[in-house]
Amino acid sequence: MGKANKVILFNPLVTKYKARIPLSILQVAASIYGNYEFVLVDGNREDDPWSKIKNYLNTGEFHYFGCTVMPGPQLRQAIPFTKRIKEEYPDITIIWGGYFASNQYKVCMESGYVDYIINGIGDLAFPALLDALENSTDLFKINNLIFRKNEELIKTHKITSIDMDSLKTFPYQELERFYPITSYFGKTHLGLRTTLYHSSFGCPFTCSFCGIVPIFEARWKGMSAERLYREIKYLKDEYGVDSVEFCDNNFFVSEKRVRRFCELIQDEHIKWWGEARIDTLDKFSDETLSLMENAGCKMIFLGAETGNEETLKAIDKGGTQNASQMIRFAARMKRFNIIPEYSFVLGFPAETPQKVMAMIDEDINFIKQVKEANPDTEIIIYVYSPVLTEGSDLYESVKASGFQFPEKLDDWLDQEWKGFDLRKNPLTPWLTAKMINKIRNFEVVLNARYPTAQDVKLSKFQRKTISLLSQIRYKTNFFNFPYELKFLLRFWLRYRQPEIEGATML
Ligand code: B12
Ligand code: SF4
Repeated sequence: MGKANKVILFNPLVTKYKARIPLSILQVAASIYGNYEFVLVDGNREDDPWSKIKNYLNTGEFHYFGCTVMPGPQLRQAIPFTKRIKEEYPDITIIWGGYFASNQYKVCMESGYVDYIINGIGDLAFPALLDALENSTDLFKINNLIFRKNEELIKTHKITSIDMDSLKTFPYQELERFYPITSYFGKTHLGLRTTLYHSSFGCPFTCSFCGIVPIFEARWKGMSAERLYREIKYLKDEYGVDSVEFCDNNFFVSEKRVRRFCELIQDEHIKWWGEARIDTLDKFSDETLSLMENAGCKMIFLGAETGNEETLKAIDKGGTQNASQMIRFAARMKRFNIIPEYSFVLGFPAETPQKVMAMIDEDINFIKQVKEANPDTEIIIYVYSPVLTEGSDLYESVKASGFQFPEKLDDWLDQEWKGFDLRKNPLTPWLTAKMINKIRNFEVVLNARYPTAQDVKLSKFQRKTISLLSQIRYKTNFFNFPYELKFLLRFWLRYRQPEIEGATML
């Protein structure tokens, strides 16, 4: 090659705990594999990723810095590193991709230190952008690109689905050049070597609180069951992977694909987890659910959101999801030895503070009914953090409340915005401290009463003791000041919350 056109692909730090395989930069790397030389830098794996990046840049061989950015912790390296590159190495072209970059593109582009954004799917756009920049050809023809032309912000046509079977397989051997690949396959409640895998893009629904809707606009497309099976089999044969977390937004959209995948994988003794909708899965036949059980499906993450029918409508949950179905489905899952993991979003806006509080109380009672129907149901509680889908009713009420996203990219680093993306500290004007405390305290009592099955390090004794200690509080709805439980959860159980750490890894 000879030219100084190598690419740095950077995955900023997300979590200090077990690092997941950096799928986003690996898939982007696959798209240029063989055409451009690249290095991978994983912020989760480096004590000092800035020095690593700087050393690469100092060689003079690199011309492109590609960075994946999801909201939340990744910003804490993505923003300052990118800024420094722009200041110290102004000739380097900076390209951001990922959910934050796509959803908050204006603030990113206005920062002055991001040159290009890949808007959504990057598999075709990224190589096309590099080719265009190398050959000085037209950028307007490239789909899924955001750039500046004479101070004007240009957003090109966006494709919202792609034939995943046509994509190159991941260059795992390239990742191995930088980090031992098996170190990404951690121990979880699913197995000893669990990996993440992403087998489809998008989702056919348009829930107005969901960050993937503006990007995929209700499209969903998955790789074929046959290709998916081959990919997982490869990971098993090559690296001894025994379990998989399918991190697709909605793995179970097609019953046909799920059935075929189950038939293919069932003799491989792989345990797996994925994300679904309750109404979609409730339509699956008993035969499919038992096929899933036999094929190693252990747990399914399901967006329950709320038991309040009015709110389900207001958030455009769509489909046929309703409160009684959620309870019935939790009970139905008992027959299949698959744990339903219900995720709730509390603290949606309402006309008056009394109504907001009443909705929170209603949801707390609803969660208790779900637990009664199937005590094994795992409960995840988020506090509503707006993702603005223009045109939705929710968008209008959020705007009317006075809520505003940061106006400058740097502001996302402020302490107050830190908890926002973790959906722990939403900064939404309609939620009072009393309401947030109620949600948090209920969560503490609930976690104590029913410790998560995902925390494999908890002993039976620990689970039983904390559950007994919280029994009266749980039964009598007395959630105030649960200091004794907080203390034990934190220092004795060293409890982990899947919603903060993001997934099921230890
Ligand atoms: C895996 C994952 C994680 C991992 C970390 C991943 C990592 N990078 O190390 C973990 C589990 C730690 C995690 C954490 C969080 N996550 Co997360 N995560 C995901 C998940 C499930 C998959 C991402 C992925 O790997 N996809 C596969 C790759 C191939 O797809 P991709 O990232 O979209 O990449 C393509 C394009 O976007 C583009 N692209 C992406 N990056 C780049 C970079 C360049 C240079 C280019 C050119 C192109 C490009 O090209 C790629 C190929 O087409 C997504 C949902 C999803 N299904 O995508 C949520 C998601 C991104 N996470 C989300 C959030 C909010 C979080 C959290 C911040 C909060 C939370 N409560 O979950 C936490 C942080 C917690 C903490 N304490 O750190 C949201 C973002 C929503 C939004 N508003 O934008 C998502 C969309 C989930 C959701 N539906 O709400 N997450
Ligand atoms: S069903 Fe789930 S992934 Fe799909 S739009 Fe709604 S919240 Fe997002």
